[in-house]
Amino acid sequence: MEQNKKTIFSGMQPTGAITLGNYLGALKNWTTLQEEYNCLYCIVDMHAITVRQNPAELRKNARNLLIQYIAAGLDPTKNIIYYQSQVSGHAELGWILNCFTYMGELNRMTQFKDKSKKHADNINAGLYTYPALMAADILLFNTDLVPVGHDQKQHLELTRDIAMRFNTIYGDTFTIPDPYIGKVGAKIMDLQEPTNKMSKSAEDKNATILLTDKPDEILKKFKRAVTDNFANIKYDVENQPGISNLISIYSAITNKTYDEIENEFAGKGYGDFKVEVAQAVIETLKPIQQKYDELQKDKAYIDNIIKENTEKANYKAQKILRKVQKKIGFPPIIR
Ligand code: AQP
Repeated sequence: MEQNKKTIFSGMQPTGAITLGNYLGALKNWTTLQEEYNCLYCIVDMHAITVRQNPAELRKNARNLLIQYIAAGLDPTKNIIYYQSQVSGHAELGWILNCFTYMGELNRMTQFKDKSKKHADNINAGLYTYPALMAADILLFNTDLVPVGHDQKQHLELTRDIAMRFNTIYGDTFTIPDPYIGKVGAKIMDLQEPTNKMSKSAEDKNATILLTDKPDEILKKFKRAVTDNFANIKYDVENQPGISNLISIYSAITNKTYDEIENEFAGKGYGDFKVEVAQAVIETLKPIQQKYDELQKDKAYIDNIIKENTEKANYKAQKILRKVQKKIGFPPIIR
């Protein structure tokens, strides 16, 4: 990693197999950043357990996600790719930052409100203090830039507030992170309920395209995608959310504008358009799936990547953590 490059941090939760939404909204854009920035891409399994997880599934999802990062084009020698739970600095700084985060701030977080509704039987303290841990994830590496979707903007704002608060009390310690304003990833919606975003934890299997879906599954899911009775291929989220979602998927993949797509398919039926979108997705995912299958077979290679990247992340994390511990008055470690 080079000194003069800015640092980017981002992550995904291993809460399920990743979707086309995760790919087009985040992962695809990450692959364009690796030359220009020092990037850390975390598999945030500690965040994942704020919602109850099956242990075997969580373990499997985390490894698969790491392999998918690489299959999608993240070079593990240029980016630091690792599991959050294996870098204890996240938990240690997370606790410290909990003590610098006000309940009034956490009460305002919309994700907490949303997830509390969704998981009413398990409104745990971790779900509530999730933003303090997320602040630790980011501040642990002197991150300059964080690529965030719209849903995470509030958390990043809070991270900035916490960092500034800490710096005001103890002197310059944390880099204040900015949102990464780059090519905005498309927000991909659920194929069955197109007013909701496509989510890896969705129960309805027809609602999501997984990165690992076979061509026939992809075609079937697109054919079943909910549309409308207008018989008009037009980008109009308000009145035609289903067809607009298909247009935005097609646009994200082909780089064609909405206008170009509307013209290309003027007068054509939804059935034809769905097949076109499915074919475009199948072609895009094909090389990623091939690489993914190859990597899955190479256990030693993947294990080695995990080992080396975890060491790198731990080394960086410890440097900042020690600085913070010293500032707040924790005793020095005697060696
Ligand atoms: N539908 C989406 N369209 C575009 N981008 C999306 N992202 C997620 N869904 C879409 C982006 O993917 C990254 C990973 O997010 P995450 O794993 O931290 O959790 P999430 O945003 O909550 O994603 P999911 O798939 O909806 O997970 P669950 O179902 O567990 O809540 C983020 O950059 C996000 O913006």
